[in-house]
Amino acid sequence: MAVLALAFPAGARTSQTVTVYIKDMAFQPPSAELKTGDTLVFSNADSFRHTATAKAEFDLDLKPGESRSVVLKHSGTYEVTCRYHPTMTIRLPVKPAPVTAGKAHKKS
Ligand SMILES: [Cu+2]
Repeated sequence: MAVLALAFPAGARTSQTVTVYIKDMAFQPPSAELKTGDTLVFSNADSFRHTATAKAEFDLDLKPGESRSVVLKHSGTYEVTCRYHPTMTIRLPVKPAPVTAGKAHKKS
């Protein structure tokens, strides 16, 4: 299947990398709004092993000091928890990324 490399229109938003730190037995809120296509990094800044687990989306096992990332494929609210410490939870809303390609022949 051929994938066309389309030029992005000026002002198109590009995907970003957003980090959620795990510290003091809690997920710290991310510093930026999340949208599909973004890379979400979980960084364990705690001295315990944790997971960042969102049902059907990802399950990252993080030793102390370790970071792992996922690319957000679906919009919606991700309920993230730690499998070792079920009281650790964070809700992460993920918005759909603006459509920038796919209407390549649209005249404006
Ligand atoms: Cu934990």
